[in-house]
Amino acid sequence: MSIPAQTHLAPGERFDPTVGGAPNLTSAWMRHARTGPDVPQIHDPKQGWLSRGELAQRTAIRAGRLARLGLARGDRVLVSAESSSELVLAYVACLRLGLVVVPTNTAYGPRELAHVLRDAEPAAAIVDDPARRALVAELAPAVYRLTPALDLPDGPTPALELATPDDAALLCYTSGTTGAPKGAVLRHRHALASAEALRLAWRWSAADRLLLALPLFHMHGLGVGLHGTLHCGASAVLFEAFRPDAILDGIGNHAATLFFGVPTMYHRLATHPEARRLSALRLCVSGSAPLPASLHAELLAASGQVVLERYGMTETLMLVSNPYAGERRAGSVGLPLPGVEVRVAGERREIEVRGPNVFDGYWRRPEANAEAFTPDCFFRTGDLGRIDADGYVTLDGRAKELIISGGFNVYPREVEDVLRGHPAIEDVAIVGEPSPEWGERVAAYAVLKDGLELAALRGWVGDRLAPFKHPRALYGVEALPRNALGKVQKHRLAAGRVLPEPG
Ligand code: MLC
Ligand code: AMP
Repeated sequence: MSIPAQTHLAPGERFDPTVGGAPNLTSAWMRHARTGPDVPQIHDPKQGWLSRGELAQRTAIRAGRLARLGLARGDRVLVSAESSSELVLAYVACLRLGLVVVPTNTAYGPRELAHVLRDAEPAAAIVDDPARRALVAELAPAVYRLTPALDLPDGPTPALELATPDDAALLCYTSGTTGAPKGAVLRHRHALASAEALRLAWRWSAADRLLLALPLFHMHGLGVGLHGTLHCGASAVLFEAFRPDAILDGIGNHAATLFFGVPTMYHRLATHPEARRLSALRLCVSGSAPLPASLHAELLAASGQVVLERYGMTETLMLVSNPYAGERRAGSVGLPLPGVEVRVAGERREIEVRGPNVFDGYWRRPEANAEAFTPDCFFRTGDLGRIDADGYVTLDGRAKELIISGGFNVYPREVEDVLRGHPAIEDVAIVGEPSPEWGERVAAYAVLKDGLELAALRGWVGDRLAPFKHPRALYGVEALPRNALGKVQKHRLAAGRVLPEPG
């Protein structure tokens, strides 16, 4: 079943995925600097407010510095830094020059970073932490290493807004459904179409002010929060970390209207004694992981906010959203966004999607691309779900082996591969176990040769894996349950033990 997506539009609105033929993201963003150069746009605690005009001017200077270094359209630039105005300026400068940004989680250790450097072959890396810049130097000596301030000599202002709609804007590493992390290529036209759909669906306007505590190295913070802000000529207050107090204070201090978060953030906000202050916001959006219906109800009771849940992916940007004006249904991710086709396919009921925001392939991975798309060009999401008679989409689970902890993705196979190197571990399986705070947490079921405590295991894992991928529980078992083909039956690993075969 395929549902037409008109329900999100206000009367008289029409969705144009090309945004009036904008060639690229930054040409759409820079329009606002011309119409209102003094309007505040980006805030961080160190620099205060940057206006639209300052953003335009400073990103032009920074693009000149990057061009002087020899970077040119199509070159990849790895970007890995905590949120700051400097980071935003560096990011926008890269895009204005037609560079392809490779956003990279700041928690990644040497192994994870080495993979991205090897695969993306960036010409430069913008990294805030000096120790991680040194690591880049060790792993990829030919890559220019820069701080987010792009502290380089100025060059002549180069030609700007160089990208075509088909040029890549982002190369985002994700494991997709299986295997080693692959770079999803997001072109300017994909990101433009998604931002325009959200502008219309969420009634996002220049008057809005977003409290943005999501990291800027994943799609939620970057492709939804930052892009949407710049696309609408709106403003955003950046937070380096998520602290409920700072968010609740920020609502009044900055006259904010919007907050976007992952369910873990809402869990912490719902239990805060001052949660009712959320009621001053025009809209609260949740995504990146399931928002339990119970948490939706708790938030309503504590704050009066009917949180709007939406569904998206790195490869597709935003796909489905509860309506701004209609019923926001707890436990459902809502209706397909403008331009997006959603269908449920096969016995497994996998969600398949097509639309102007959906990417068209992974970086240098023809085999993965052949598997990722159907013959009629729908992308196989690896999520399982259903569509109700009135068009609401509900996600029921995943076909892909993926744990989502606090909105970060953890691929069991990657963790298993590392843990198998531990001298006391004979065999191991990683599963996600339910957690009220994190949604899921990483649990290891291991056949042990010797005694092993969780703390000792985590100490040994160290920087072989980013901390959010570390096991949070370790259960010793005599043997892992396997089927006749030798595949581990993960559904039988629960509550710290091996469950009997069903039936
Ligand atoms: C932090 N820790 C986590 C974790 N985040 N552990 C598991 N899962 C996580 N997500 C660990 C730290 O390493 C530390 O471990 C301990 O938790 C305490 O840290 P904290 O200070 O409490 O954590 P905090 O910094 O508050 O982080 C929690 C969080 C963060 C929810 C703010 O995880 C976060 O920003 N999540 C958002 C992720 C995101 O942006 N996802 C979007 C993906 S895009 P220890 O034990 O070492 O002390 C996508 C597409 C879409 O999915 O649809 O949006
Ligand atoms: P990522 O690969 O980090 O972009 O994560 C994308 C995955 O996050 C999707 O395939 C879903 O499994 C999950 N996801 C995103 N939003 C939601 C949501 N609202 N409810 C359930 N799962 C979600």
